[in-house]
Amino acid sequence: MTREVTIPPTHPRYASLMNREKIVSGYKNGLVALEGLIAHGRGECFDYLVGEQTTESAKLAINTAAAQLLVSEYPVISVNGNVAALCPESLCYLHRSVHKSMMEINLFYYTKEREEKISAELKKYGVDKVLGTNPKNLVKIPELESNRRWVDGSGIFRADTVFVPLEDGDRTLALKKMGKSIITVDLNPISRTSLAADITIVDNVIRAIPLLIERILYHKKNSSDYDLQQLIKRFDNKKGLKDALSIMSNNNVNRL
Ligand code: PTJ
Repeated sequence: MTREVTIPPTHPRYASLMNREKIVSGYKNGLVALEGLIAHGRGECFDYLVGEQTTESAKLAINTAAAQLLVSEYPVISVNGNVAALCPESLCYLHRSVHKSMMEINLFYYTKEREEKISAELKKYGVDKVLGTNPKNLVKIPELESNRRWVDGSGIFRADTVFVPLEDGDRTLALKKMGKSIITVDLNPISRTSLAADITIVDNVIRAIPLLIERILYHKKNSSDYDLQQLIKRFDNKKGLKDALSIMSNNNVNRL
């Protein structure tokens, strides 16, 4: 049965409802795992609490993430089904704006079919070399049981910085133990990933990535390596998480 969804642009939660449609289409087109719909719903709930806008402390995390990506020797952007459905174009643009970076597909609910569809989706936006898809190149991350333990030997395995939007906590911890710097985007400020990452952007990935690109372009023009290192040194991830939690509760108490 086909169904027409009409969401008027005047609807107060238009953007959120349109994003919901993107994830549903992503599922229908084979990019998103069924479980990805549940993960999205959890994200929607936190987004609602944060006011569906990028907070000042998320902007600070975004600025620091831009600096971290620019100072890295070999940053890798990890792509899963949800981000491939929600923001493929900006994700590919992010990759192009950090010239040493690579993209790698890494799925929690792995199927070959989904991997192929995600790879084709990234190719639509001009990214031809996507890591993580050749079984011969896959190596295991130590001490990890999930499908995510398989990473590309010339990608995440050797990266100094890994950008992992919407990630699961176990792999973040395993990657940290390997000495990598981790940047994540996660609307849940108390997820294990948010707590374990070096830089947590508590924001919707759809809003965060264009802002991240903007900061990267700015720093490429205006900031020295020293400036970028100072930004990273001054950043306090725990403070950002506390700010996000307090905004989520105060915002809503004030609505009553
Ligand atoms: O495509 P796969 O197989 O790799 O699976 C991807 C998902 C996202 C389904 C998988 O990684 C998963 O199950 O993730 P979790 O453990 O549910 O974690 C997802 C986190 O991302 C949760 O903390 C959500 O609140 C958060 N989240 C969901 N949607 C968004 C988000 N954060 C930022 N922006 C969103 N749009």
